[in-house]
Formats: sequence, C-alpha cells, structure tokens
Amino acid sequence: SLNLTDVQGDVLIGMKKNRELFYFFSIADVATFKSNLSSTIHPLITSTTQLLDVNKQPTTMLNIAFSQSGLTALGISDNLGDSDFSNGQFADLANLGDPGSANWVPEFAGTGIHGVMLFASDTQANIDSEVASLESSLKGCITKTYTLQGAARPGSQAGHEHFGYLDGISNPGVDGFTVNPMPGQAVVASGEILVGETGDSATRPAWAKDGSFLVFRQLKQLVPEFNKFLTDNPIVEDGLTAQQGSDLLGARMVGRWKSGAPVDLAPKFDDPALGADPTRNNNFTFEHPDAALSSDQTRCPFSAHIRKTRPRADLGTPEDSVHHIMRAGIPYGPEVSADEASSSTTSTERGLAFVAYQSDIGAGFHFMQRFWANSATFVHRGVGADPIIGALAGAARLVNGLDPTNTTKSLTLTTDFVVSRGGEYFFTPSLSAIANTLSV
Ligand code: N7H
Repeated sequence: SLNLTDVQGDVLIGMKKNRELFYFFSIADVATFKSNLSSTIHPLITSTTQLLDVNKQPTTMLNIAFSQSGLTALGISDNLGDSDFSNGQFADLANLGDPGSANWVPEFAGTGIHGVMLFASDTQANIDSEVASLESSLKGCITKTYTLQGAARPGSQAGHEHFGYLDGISNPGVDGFTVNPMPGQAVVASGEILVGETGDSATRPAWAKDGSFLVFRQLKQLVPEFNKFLTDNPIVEDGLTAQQGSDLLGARMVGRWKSGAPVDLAPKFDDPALGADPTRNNNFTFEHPDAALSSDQTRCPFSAHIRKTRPRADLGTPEDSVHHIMRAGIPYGPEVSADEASSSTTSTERGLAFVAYQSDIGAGFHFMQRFWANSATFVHRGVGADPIIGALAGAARLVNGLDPTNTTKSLTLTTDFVVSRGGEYFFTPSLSAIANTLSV
C-alpha cells in the first residue's frame, strides 16, 4: 500500500474546494527559502491522509511544486528522468500545437517560474489570509511572479466547467489506493501517477519517490463563441428542435451532455439522472453488440473529447492504455455577462486552470494533447482533431463524425474555443523529499 502521509493531497484525489489560488513564484534568497521551506511551508502542506479525513482537513489546504529551474535554483542537480519537465513547458509549445507564444501569459514564456503554491479553501477570505500570513513569513526570499485565482462556478453550475459540462467525472483509480473503483473507471498502476512506484520504470533519484509531475495550463475558453457555433450548426434530425440539435452537437463534441451523461449511453437526449449517477455515468466502453466498434459513430464520435483522451475499447480491453492522467483543475474567471452573450464575443477572460498529475509527462498530458487530441488520424484515419482541445498552431481544424445522420460529413472549426495561455511543468515532491532533500 502507498505511504499516503507522504504524498501531497492534490495528486491522487484533488483538493476539490470552491476556491483555489495558483501562486507562482521565483526564489530570491535560496538559503532563507530553504529554512522557510522546512520550518514554515512543510508543516502547512496538506497530505493525502489529511485530505481523506474531513476532521483533519485544515481550513486552507496547501500544496507546493517546483519547476526544473526551481530545483536547479535549490542546488538539486539530479536528473528526474523526464525530459519534458527538464526542458520546461515553453520549450514544448510547438509540440502541443499552441500557435506561438503571442497568447501566452508573459510570465510563463521562459523558465523564470521556480515553483507554484496551490492554496485551496471554501472561501476567498480564508485563502487571502493564508497567503498574507505566508507572504509575511517568506518576505524577501521569494518573489511573486504571477497568480491565477480559480473558483467553482456558482449555484447549479458548481462542478461544471465554463462551457457548462459537468467535470471531474472520470479520473483513473490507482492500484493499492482505490478500494472500490466505480463501474467503468480505469484502474492504473500506482507508478503511472506516482514516481518510483510499481509501473514506473524510469531511472530517478531515490528522493523523487511518491512525487508526481504536475502539468499546469491556463486554458482560456471562448464561451459565447462556442455557444454561437452550436446555435449556428444544429444537428438536423427528425424529432429534434433547433435547440435540441445544438445541444446534441455540443454533447457529441465533448462525448458527454452537460449533466455528465455520456452520449455513448444517451445518444440523442440528455439524461440528467444518468449524468448524476456515479455507478452508471462512467460505465461504458464505446463497444456495442449491435454496432461495429471500428466504424460506428452513431452513439459517440471518434473525435469526441472524452473518446480522444480515453479511447477505452478502441485500444482494446481490459485496460485501455498506459496514457492516463489525474486531473485536478478548476475554472477561473467570471460568468458570461449579458453583453458577452448578446454579442457572442468574449470580453473578460475565463477558462480552466488545468492541472494534471502523472509520473511521465511524455506519456501523460503531452502524449494526449499531441498524439491524440491534435491528431487527425487517431483513433482512426480521417477522424480529425479533438473539437474541444485540439490545436493545430492556429490552423482550422477538420473534425469528422459529429453529425450522427451522416458521420462521413466533416466540419471545419475555424475558431479554437480553447486557447492556450501557456503554463509550466512542475514536480510535486513527497513531504519527506521536501524535508530531507529540498530544504537542506
Ligand atoms: Fe478534458 N470540457 O468541458 O469539454 N474534459 N477538458 N482535458 N478530459 C473531460 O470525465 C474540457 C483537457 C481529459 O476518462 C470532460 O471528468 C475542457 C486537456 C481526460 O473518459 C469534460 C478543457 C486534457 C478526460 C472536459 C479540457 C484533457 C477529460 C468530462 C479545456 C489533456 C477524462 C468530465 C478548457 C490533454 C476522459 C469527466 C475519460 C474529461 C472538458 C482540457 C483530458 C466536460 C473545457 C488539456 C483524460
């Protein structure tokens, strides 16, 4: 079994709070930072054990992770065995399909960010006071480079990302940790998420064990533009109103309805009871006795976001691949205003503060984005790019299979509804690595 007191809390289960602040910093005074890392920060870091027990959860949870330039600043010369991490995300920009760095938050362009602190709590006031108190302890030894404030959406949209779809449904279970996996949930080797555990065969320094690579991406979402696209291109089918046809197009782009119900099980209309039922909403493989797995797209298109990023039976059973990530992101930015809705134009940025953990970025996030989402030939020739996150350096994307009445019809998406504003690759060390290696 895993040493859960040593694994930072966000990695395996996510802090899942209403508010989360991503506080990016650089280290200004190494010696003072190290002593603070051990005496001030380490005692505040929330472990998995603490997160699992409501009675042990602090008011404000804290996790910390370092970039390669941050580890280097701390005097760590060990090679962590992950080239994407060691080169940094800025160097990976073209591979990911980002259209240059013009859209990147300037602080992410380069390798100037040494680390990130993740503060999570029920209220903004809790986070603000925790940040103020830590800033006063760390005065002079770190510089705040950039922050991004995440917030769950209000009311009935809580748990939904800004396009309106329920998120946080399908994360893999982990061998030796997930006791009762939900029907349809992938269960992966612990070493696919945690460094140095079973299934992670890369050469790493011993202290890296039970850490995990954190991919951070600030993904802007053009919500009014996305909605207009759905309105302008409804699926036309007997028995569907225009609104229902637009809703169906959106559901087929994602692979799920806004309620979370998978189109594989609810191909024509949303089924909110199915969406809300964790014993059923992930229990599908895309395979059906009455349809050919390799050609039928009447239920779920091959290009649908959740089929691109977890192809299930398309890649064979029982386990579908070695490319899994643990997602722990949160929306950021305000709700769509009346003006934005009526003009179908975004004026205030909103999106997803995307967080993914894995033991190997090249097999995890990087692989999914580059070789699955952006590929016109995955999982079959001619399916086109992922209509949600596919990115071809700004070029128009051809997407097939979205119209269930004619799945050979292709749609050209000239707007990327998800725009990368960049990010960084980090390593989330175990608590013991922070105490015994990084702060000495
Ligand atoms: Fe995705 N969306 O709202 O459309 N994602 N995602 N994602 N995503 C998922 O199953 C979304 C992004 C994965 O196991 C759901 O929890 C948006 C990136 C994976 O069946 C929804 C953005 C990458 C899964 C969205 C975004 C992934 C997944 C269904 C950006 C990796 C699980 C809810 C703004 C490169 C697949 C759920 C499975 C699910 C959306 C980004 C990957 C609704 C808006 C960058 C692996």
